[in-house]
Amino acid sequence: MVKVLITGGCGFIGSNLVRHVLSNHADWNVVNLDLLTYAGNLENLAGLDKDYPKRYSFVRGDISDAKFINALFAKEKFNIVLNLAAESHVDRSIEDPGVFLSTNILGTQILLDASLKNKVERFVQISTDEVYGSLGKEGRFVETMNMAPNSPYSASKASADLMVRAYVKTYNFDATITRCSNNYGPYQFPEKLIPLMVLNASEDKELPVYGDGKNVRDWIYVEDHCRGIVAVAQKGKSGEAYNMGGDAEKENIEIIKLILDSMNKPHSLIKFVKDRPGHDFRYAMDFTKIKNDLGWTPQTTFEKGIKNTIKWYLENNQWCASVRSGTYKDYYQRMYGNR
Ligand code: NAD
Ligand code: TDX
Repeated sequence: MVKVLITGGCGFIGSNLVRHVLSNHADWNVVNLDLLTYAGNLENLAGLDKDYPKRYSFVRGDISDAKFINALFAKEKFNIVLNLAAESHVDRSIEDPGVFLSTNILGTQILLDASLKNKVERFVQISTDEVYGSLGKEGRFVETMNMAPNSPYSASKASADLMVRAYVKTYNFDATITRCSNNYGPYQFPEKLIPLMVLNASEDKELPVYGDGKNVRDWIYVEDHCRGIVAVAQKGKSGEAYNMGGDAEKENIEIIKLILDSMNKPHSLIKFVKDRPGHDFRYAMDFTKIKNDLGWTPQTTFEKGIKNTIKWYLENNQWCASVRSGTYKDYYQRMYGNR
């Protein structure tokens, strides 16, 4: 059996990845380590400890707590580490960058160090397209481009990527990096564009569109990203970064109108609000490398994925109500109250 540590397994991508691994890789045992910040929710994994009592366990803890991480690694002897734990929301990083540095940079270095000391065979750092910065109307990001991050979030992710590189070069440690475009699907916290807009529309609340709504993102269904992470863990080459994308570039306004139309809600709910500072104009991924080297391509079309996703949020009222209670309301007021 292969013992895998998934950090951030109670978040959006992490919880989809834990499910994906347990149901598709019978020889992988999973330990999910998560601090349970506002973005981490045990309900995202409800029932898994009963369905997989021998193959799944959860540990609450902080990746930036070196003493705790070293003790966990010494006890568990992981074969593979998939690092998804992070502060992940650009707007929050603009409001308060500090925690992005401690979790995303220092936390990654602490995990790398514990992995090196405890002879972890393969480390996969889950990075993002945002490390490359912003594109104009033409072109796509390729792995050979220099990083040029523009937000405190993306700068913290780029810094973590550099630390991974340093461990490969300096200590001959086996590590790879994935850089994926915007994910969507079930269990995404409704601070991010798609779930926020679906839930606001379902309550006939205004849909806050930053700037003119013409910024472009390349959308990928979360399950496709999960398959790619496993492919990189199994077959990726140490020291390499692999781009993933959905081949589905959309302007934000196009997605928002599509959501409203599919829910039979009027476009008058759209409210153009003050732009995000340093708002990246366009992301688009060239994923030729992972396609040629590891045989990965995205499988879910945007049309199918967005339909499933809207349906999921509308059918999971209980989950939506629970993640939007408490501090979410303060966040919403701070972020959108006077915009
Ligand atoms: P998320 O915010 O939904 O989940 C992050 C998880 O990490 C949460 O469960 C949280 O509790 C946990 N966490 C935060 N700080 C921690 C700490 N100090 N110790 C342990 N756990 C901690 O994020 P997500 O959207 O699922 O993103 C997961 C990863 O994928 C991140 O590294 C992110 O940068 C990357 N990524 C996300 C996207 C996207 O579109 N969402 C795209 C590309 C890459
Ligand atoms: O209320 C909003 N209105 C709006 O117009 C929000 C929340 C977003 N937007 C715009 C900003 C972006 O152009 O929608 C686009 C998508 O925004 P987010 O969902 O915040 O995602 P983004 O900033 O593109 O970053 C995402 O993709 C890369 C994830 O949050 C990151 O974790 C990932 O690394």
